[in-house]
Amino acid sequence: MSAELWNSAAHVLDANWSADHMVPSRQLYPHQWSWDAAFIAIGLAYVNPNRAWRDLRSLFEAQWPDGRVPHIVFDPGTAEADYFPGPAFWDVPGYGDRPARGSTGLVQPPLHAVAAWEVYRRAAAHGAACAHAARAELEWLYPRLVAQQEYLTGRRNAGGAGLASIVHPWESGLDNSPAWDSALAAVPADLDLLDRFRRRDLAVADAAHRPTDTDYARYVGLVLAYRDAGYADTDLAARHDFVVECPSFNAILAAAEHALARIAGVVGADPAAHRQRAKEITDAIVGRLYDPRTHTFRARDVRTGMLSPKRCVNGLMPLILPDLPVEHAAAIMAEAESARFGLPERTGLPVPSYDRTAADFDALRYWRGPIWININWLLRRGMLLHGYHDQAEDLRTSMLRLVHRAGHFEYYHPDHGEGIGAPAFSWTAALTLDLLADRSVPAYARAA
Ligand code: 2M8
Repeated sequence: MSAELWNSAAHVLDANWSADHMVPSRQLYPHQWSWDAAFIAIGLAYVNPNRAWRDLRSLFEAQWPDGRVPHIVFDPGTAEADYFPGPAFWDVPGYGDRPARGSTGLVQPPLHAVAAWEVYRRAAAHGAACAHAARAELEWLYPRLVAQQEYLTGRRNAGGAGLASIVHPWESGLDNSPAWDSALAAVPADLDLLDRFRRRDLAVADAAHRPTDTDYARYVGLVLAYRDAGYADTDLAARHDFVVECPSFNAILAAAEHALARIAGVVGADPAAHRQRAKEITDAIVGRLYDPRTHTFRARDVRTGMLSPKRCVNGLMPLILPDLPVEHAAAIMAEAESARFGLPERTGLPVPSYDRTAADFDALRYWRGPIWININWLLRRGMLLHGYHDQAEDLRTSMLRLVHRAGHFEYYHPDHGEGIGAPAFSWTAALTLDLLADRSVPAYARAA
């Protein structure tokens, strides 16, 4: 299957390239998304490193002066009507030499340092000129990646313990996850907003797969509130209706510091400070987001101090952290191997996005049950890092089998593996390339 799968994945990435960036999928997501660009770069590193760097560059060219990297960079060639919420809805002012309405004001998980390091370390395989160019790209990116981290650990430190808070479910990347249900319940759902602002996702995707109108009204209301406050992060816990510390977002935040330590070593900066920050974030994740009663990591509602009662796949993500204590890594593996998530030896399939045994497990609705390749790809890296090699290899095989059978879909049915959501989805294709090519331990975690 390898050559056929490789070629089909490379073809998806060719077809989804638009001038200076990759779209996640042509129909549903016709702009550039932040954490998609990171996953995509990891795959492009094998087939087109120039595009990997170009995609990361176009994203960071849209970085705000405060360091935030927007979750969507809008393609000026795409009509407002082709994606909701589009540029006019976000109404972001111009900054630097960027025109107004060029991006959103939210963020997504900061996986870009990890991606940049992966593209860099694969560059030499493409020849000396490529390796040379990669070093120059790292030099350009490094201060921008640092500014991104400073924004998240500074202005977004709403809980005061050094973790980044998300102010909207879309910032998690796991948009519709049950992890947000309890915090969202306190957010007003004004259904009239959906008359004023028409959803576009339902025109191009099945309503049974997408968020409900009630949730969507909350999403829209949260953006309007953040926008009307000038996208300011002052006093978030008191002034904003949704302020949450997510274990997955923060695990990626700490993994970014480990990657930055590697990058610092190349560009002549100080790696030690990054390692120290990674350790501090990891300690805060363990201290604040681990529920010793159930042995699971959960999202914390900063406004109430409560941990989410739902067992979601974001709770497995701290496994990507090399400093995670052994007992916490073992607890994550126990959860992943339980009937709730059922690693491949139980189901033959990668892990779903939510607890299979929960009454509200939903096989179709996105992030509330279906299987996603990006999350399983991260989980596999964590397994390799903590010495769970057999499970990592089983997971790798199950992901490749799934994509080979069903195609490069956005997500997959958790019972029989049918492809659902958008077809020809970029991060699935990109990570497929990496899974086909790479069986090694994550580079950011190896001893220097
Ligand atoms: C999904 O999110 C967007 C909003 O950002 C949407 O539903 O319209 C999520 O799966 C997110 O993680 C992803 O980055 C984005 C584009 O693939 O789609």
